Amino acid sequence: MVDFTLTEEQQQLRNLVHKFAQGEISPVAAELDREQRFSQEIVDKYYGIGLLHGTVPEEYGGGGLSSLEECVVAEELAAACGGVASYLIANCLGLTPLLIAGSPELKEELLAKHCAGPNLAAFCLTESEAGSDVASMRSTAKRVGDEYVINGTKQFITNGGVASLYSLFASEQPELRHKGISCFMVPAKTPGVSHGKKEDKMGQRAADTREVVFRDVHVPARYRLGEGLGGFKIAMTTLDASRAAVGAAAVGIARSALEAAVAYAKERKQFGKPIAQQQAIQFMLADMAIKVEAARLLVWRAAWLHDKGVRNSKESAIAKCFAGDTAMQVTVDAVQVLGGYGYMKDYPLEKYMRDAKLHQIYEGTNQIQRLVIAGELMR
Ligand code: COS
Repeated sequence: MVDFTLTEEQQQLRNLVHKFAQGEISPVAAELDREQRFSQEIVDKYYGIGLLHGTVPEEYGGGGLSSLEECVVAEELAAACGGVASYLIANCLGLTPLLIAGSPELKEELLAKHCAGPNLAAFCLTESEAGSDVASMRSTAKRVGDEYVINGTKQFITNGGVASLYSLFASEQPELRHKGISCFMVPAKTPGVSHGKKEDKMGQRAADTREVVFRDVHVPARYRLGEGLGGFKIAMTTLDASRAAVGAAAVGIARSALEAAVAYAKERKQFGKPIAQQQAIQFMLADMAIKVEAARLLVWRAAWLHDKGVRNSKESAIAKCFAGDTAMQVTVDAVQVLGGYGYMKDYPLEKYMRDAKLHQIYEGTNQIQRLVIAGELMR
């Protein structure tokens, strides 16, 4: 059966996050963007309403949200601020490898502790020479006795400087390319872990994005994830799981841009009437609405498949790609509807546009999504 209606509890969840996002995030979004400031206060408050560790099962102290519910939440957060949404969502992204491939003992040891407070995790996959091409990573892990020694530098890591726990990918056998990669959980306090300067970004500036350096970092062998499941597959499975939520955040940005454009078009008078009565503007607004609705449906379907336990590589790539492109196109058009005002920092439109751009780049560029989709079509 197909049902496009959220359950009563899901509607309550959406209302809760909407209220939180509009009350706690929206009022400071422009300031955080201007000052490129990460707000731990928002993390604390978000933890306070029980949603920070949203997709972690309740038995480990998480919110027990389904993938679809995570999308509902992500859209509301990003409708208030793309950067804040990004760092709140990145926590569950960082924890997903542990959820997928951690032993019950390791989950008990690391997850329960992490979820007992307003802690953030980070997903450390990308390197300077290994962005789209994950298999060419240079970080290494060497087994020494009952430990692994990890060396490498990860780049553009969301929550890089504020996370207390990293999921880290490093190669045990670089000559085996993707087959040599393993995934480790690394507490940020482990000696040898450090981070570079905060990146000065075009958009999503509230998010703390940095290089994270691992120099002779010793972790117990039990912190390596996945008996029999290689790190590359853990990374790909994690991305399959997370791309719907990232797409949902793109929908949130696009929705806010559309709402602002509609409100402005109804107020702004030119040639003796509101510009909303001009067909040229109406067509733009209608096209924006078509894309937002379509993107949300794709996102929800990808998440729904994941919740059913069905592999959704193609659908999550389609959703992430379409929603990211939608966010870009809709925010550019929303700036156009506002004309000169859209270009000014007095209005949030230019921020939406800057925040949207990253949705075509991170979590796999939209070119990579197309490769994934094509690969699945040929499979
Ligand atoms: N789930 C499970 N297994 C998967 C998978 C998935 N979604 N995608 C690929 N695999 C498996 C393949 O089946 C193959 O398995 P075998 O070794 O058993 O044959 C293996 O993984 C290698 O797959 P493939 O040959 O497709 O790997 P490539 O090196 O060509 O890379 C892409 C594939 C480009 C899709 C991958 O590197 C990728 O997603 N890159 C983007 C990374 C990204 O999103 N970075 C953002 C960082 S996080 S913000």
